[in-house]
Amino acid sequence: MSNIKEVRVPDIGNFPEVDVVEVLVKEGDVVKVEDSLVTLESDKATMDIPAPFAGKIKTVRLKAGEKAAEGTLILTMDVEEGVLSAAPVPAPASAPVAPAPHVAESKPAPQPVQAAAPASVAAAVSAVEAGTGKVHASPSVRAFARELGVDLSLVNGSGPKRRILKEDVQAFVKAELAKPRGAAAGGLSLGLTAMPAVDFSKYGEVEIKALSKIKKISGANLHRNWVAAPHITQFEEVDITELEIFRKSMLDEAAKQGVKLTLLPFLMKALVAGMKAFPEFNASLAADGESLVLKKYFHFGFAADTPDGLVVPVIRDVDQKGLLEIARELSALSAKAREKKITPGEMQGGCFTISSLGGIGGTYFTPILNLPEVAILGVSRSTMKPVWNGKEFVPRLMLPLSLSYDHRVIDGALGARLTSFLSGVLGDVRRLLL
Ligand code: CAO
Repeated sequence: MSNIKEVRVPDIGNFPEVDVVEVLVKEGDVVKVEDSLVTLESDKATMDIPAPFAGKIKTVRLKAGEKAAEGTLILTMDVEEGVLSAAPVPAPASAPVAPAPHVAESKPAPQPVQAAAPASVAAAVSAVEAGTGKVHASPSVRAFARELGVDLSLVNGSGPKRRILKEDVQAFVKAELAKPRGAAAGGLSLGLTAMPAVDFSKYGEVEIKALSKIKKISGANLHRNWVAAPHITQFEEVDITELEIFRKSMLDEAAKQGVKLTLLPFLMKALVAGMKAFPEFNASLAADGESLVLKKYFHFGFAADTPDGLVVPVIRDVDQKGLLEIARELSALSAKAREKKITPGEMQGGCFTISSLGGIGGTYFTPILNLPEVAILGVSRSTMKPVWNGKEFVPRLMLPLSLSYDHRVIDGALGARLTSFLSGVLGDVRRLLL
C-alpha cells in the first residue's frame, strides 16, 4: 500500500526566500531516505534538502531558478508503507541550517503517517561563495565528486555564478577518460618510481598552502611538455643599444596614445621576420608525428605572471599590426590576466611564445616549450657591458636571449640561425623594415 506525501521547504533560518539552484530528482525517480532532492541557496549558504522518506517521486513542484520559502511545496512522493521512518542523522556542527523538511499528508492520502523522519538537511551547507576563489558546489555534487575522486577545483562550473553541477563533474570525468593514456595511445608512460611522501613537520614548523587552479593546470601541462619533447636551449646575447635609443625616442608619442612601449613588441616583430625566414619555427608536429603543420599566420603567446600563477595570453596577427597596437594589446591582455578576466579563447591559437623576465632580472634561463608550439623565446634583463669592437671596449646594452626548441623539428644549426638572425635585426632595427 502506498501513501502520497508532500515534502516542503524546512525552516531555512533567517531568510524569507532562497533560490532554487538545482532540482536533483524528476518524476518517477525512486529515492532513498536522505537522497538529495533539491539544492537551495541563500546569499550565505547552499543546502541540499534530503528525502525524508524512501519512495517514488510523484510530482515535482519546484524548478531551478524559482524562489522558495519555508513551507513551499517541493514535491510529492509515493511512499511505501513500512519504510516511512528513518533514523535522524546529526547535522554537521558547522551547519547553520539543519532542519528537517516539512512533511505533510497530501489530501488524497488518507492513510495515517507514522512519525515522519526528522532527517537532517544532509551535509547541510557548503558556504562557499563566488569571488572567494573557492569552488561553488552543492553538498550533493561535492559528495558525488568525492565518490569519483574528482578534484572540484579542476572542474568548470556551468551553473549560475559558475556553480559546479553534477553534469559538470560527469563531463569532466568523461573528458579525462577520453584523454589518450599510456605509450600505446601516444601518451607518456615513464615508469618513474613514486615520489616519497615526506612529513616535513618532523623537521620543523610548516604551513600548508593549497595550489591555485592555474598552478595545477599549468603545472600538469609544463610537466607533460618537459618530458614529451626533447628540448635544446640556445643562448644569444644581442646588442640592443640602437634599438633602445629608438624605443626611448618613441616613448612620448606612445604615452600620448596611452601606450607603454616596452621591448616585447620589437621582439615579436623580429620573431615574425625570423619565422618567415625559417618557417619551421612557425609549425607544429601533426598529432600522428608524421608531418609538420606549417602555419601562415603569426599569433604570439606571452607568459604573464599573475598572483595565481602563469597564464599565456595570445596576440593575434602580429605581422599585420604596428608596434603601438601590439604594445596596447599586450598591456590590455596582461591586465586582464592579472584581474582573472582572461577568457580561454584569448589564450588559444598561439604559434610561438615569449617568456620575458626582463622586467624582473636574471640572465639566462631554459624556458619550457608550450607544446604543440615548437619554440619559445626566453628574454632576460638587458645590461650595459663592455664590448670589444676590434679596437677598444665600448659600452653596449646587451640583451640575453634563451631560445628553447623542439629538437624533433628543429636542428641545432637552425636554432643557432634563428638566434643569429634575431641578433642581426635587433642590432639594427632598420632591418625590421625590410
Ligand atoms: N631588460 C631590461 N628592462 C626590461 C626588459 C629587459 N629585457 N623587459 C622589460 N623591461 C623593463 C620595462 O621597460 C619596464 O620598465 P619601466 O617600468 O621602467 O618602464 C619594466 O621592465 C617592466 O616591464 P613590464 O613587465 O611591465 O612589461 P613587458 O612588456 O616587458 O612585460 C609581461 C609584460 C606581461 C610579459 C610581464 O609583465 C610579465 O608578466 N613577465 C613575467 C613572465 C614570466 O613569468 N615568465 C616566466 C615564465 S616561466 O615560469
